[in-house]
Amino acid sequence: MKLLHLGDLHIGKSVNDYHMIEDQEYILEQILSIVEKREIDAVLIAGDVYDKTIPSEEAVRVLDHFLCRLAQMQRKTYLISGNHDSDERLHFGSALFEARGIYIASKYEGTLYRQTLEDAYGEIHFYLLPFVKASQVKHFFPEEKIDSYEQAVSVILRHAGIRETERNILVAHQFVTGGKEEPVFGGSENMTVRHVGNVEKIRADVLEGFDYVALGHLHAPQKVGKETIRYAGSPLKYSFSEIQNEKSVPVVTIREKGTVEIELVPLRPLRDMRHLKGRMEQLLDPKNVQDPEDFIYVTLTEETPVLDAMTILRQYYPRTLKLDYENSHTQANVQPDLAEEMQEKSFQELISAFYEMMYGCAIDEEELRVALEAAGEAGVAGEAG
Ligand SMILES: [Mn+2]
Repeated sequence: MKLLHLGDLHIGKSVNDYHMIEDQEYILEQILSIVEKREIDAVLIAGDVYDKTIPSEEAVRVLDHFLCRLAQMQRKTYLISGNHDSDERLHFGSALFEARGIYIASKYEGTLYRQTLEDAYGEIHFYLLPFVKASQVKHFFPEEKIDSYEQAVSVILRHAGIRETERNILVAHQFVTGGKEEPVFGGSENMTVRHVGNVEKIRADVLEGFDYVALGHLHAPQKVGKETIRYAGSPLKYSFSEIQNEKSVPVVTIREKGTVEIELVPLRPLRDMRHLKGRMEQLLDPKNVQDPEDFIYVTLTEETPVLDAMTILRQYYPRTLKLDYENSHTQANVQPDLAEEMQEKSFQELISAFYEMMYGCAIDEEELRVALEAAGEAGVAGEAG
């Protein structure tokens, strides 16, 4: 049996106010053609289907089209909710969709959702675990100790009646860590994901018994501890910190119990996301301007700011979304502990330090006089000093 693993679609997402919907439609079409060409039997979607709990109309239209196409192609779809999804809204129609091979688990209600398929090697069980917090699981098992997400997930699995001698697949949306290895963040996960506490972390050992675990939550593709427990990663770069992050989809071939093969099939976006660094004239030299439709982050190296830089850049790269500078001023820029500095220093000391930080040299007498005068008028500093 061949599975295709997806996660963190975030349909409807914008990056720096730019709507990604066209790029998302494009990548989902590409995924459909991979499903067709590689003769995939089932598609696993490991949560964060939508970007928002109330998705936009166009986001709903895009998911609707994707699921309909999979049903038309007679492939099974297993879908769970992530922390970005609304349990109730994603649940809509799920009982009807089952008749067409689309299985959705968006709410944990005391039993782990299971659906079974059959192939030449026998039965294969798909367990769908929607995103759960310890507090959501606790009241189903009053006799168990559940204070962490790890305890919650192990209790759920222990009560799921999993037959370890058969083939079992788990789809989940949680923060799973693999012992010594540090997780790799894509950068577009929200802050609560990246600053996760120990209560939310689940050791990969807990998921040991499965033949394959299809995870969602982290946006950089990666295995966790072992090859068969992995994050597919988001199908597109959703943040400038993901520029180096090559996106792919795992295609998982499962034969008899214990035989699992994984191939990462690369995804080619409609528009890539790139970082350009240099002087304006170098960047805009016709021989350097390539793929102007891409999403661009520009770092200019001029010592003084270029007037209307964004407007100029957008004439060449209309999707320039971010601009900053790297020069002697920014390199000398050390981040002081402002609160502490403010308390201990006079206005004169503060403005002198600020000037030095911005321009890399000491403020002169005349400039200091003007600054103090302005501060006095603004009521920021009563007396000079
Ligand atoms: Mn996500």
